[in-house]
Amino acid sequence: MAERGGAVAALAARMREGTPLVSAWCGIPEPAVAGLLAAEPGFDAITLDMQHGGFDEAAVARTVPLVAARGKPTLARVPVAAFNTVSRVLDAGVSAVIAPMVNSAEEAAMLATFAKYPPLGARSWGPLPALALSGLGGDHYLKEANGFCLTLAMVETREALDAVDAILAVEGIDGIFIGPSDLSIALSGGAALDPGGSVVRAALDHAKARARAAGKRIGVYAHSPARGRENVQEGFDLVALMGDGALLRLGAQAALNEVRG
Ligand code: 3PY
Ligand code: MG
Repeated sequence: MAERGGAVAALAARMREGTPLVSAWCGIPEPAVAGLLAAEPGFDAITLDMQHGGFDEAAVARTVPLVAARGKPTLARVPVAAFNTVSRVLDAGVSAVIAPMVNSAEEAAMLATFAKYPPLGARSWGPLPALALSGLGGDHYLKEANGFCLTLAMVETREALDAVDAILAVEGIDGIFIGPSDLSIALSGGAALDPGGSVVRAALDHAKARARAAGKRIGVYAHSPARGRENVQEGFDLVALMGDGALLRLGAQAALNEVRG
C-alpha cells in the first residue's frame, strides 16, 4: 500500500510493480457484493461497472468505502462518453477510471481533461469522500492526485487499435484497457463474438507491445478463469476477472454439480 493516501492512492504504484493485479468486476449494484469480493485475499482490487452493470454514481459512492475498508482500491468503468461522470467517481474515491469505446487521441484527451487537475486537465475541485478515505489534506491531494487517479482508455474497436499509439501518447492517459468482446465483434465486422479467438489474441499482443513501448499500463477483461490465468501469465498489469453475476453462476453450477452428482 502507498505510504500516503492508503488504498485510494495505492493502485498506480502497484500497477507498476510488474506483478499482474487481479480485479473483481462488479455489475450487481449492491455494495455488500463488492464488499464480499473485496474480502477475498486473491482480489487486489474491485472494479464497478457503470456501462453494462447496474452501478450509478450513488452506488459507487456507497461501495468505495467498503472496498477501502479491506485496504483495496476501487476502479470504475463509466458509461460511453460520460466524461462528466469521471470526476464524480474520482471524487468518491475510485483510483482509476476505465472509459469505454475511446477511439481517438481526441477522445482520450477529453478523458484526461475530466480526470486530471490543472495544468494537465480541468478537473473541478470537490473530492470530499476521496480526502476522507485517503487521509490526505487538500494540498497533498491536489499535488498528488494526477499521479494516483488513473485514466485507462478502453481499446475495443478497429479505430482504437489503429490509433493506439496516438491514444497512448496523450499526456494524462495512464494506460489502455482492452475489451475483448467488443473487439472481436468489431474485428469480425459484427460476424462473431469470440473474445478468446486468435484475432483478438493477436490484437492483445500488439496492444501490449505498444503500451510497453509507450511506458504505460495495460489492463484486460477476462471472460473466463482460464483466460484470466493466461492474461496473468502474459503479464498484463491488470486482469479483470469476469462479472460478479457470471462468478455467481459458476459457483452455483459447481456446487449443484457436486450436490446432484
Ligand atoms: C468487452 O469485452 O468488450 C468489454 O467491454 C469487457 O466488459
Ligand atoms: Mg466492451
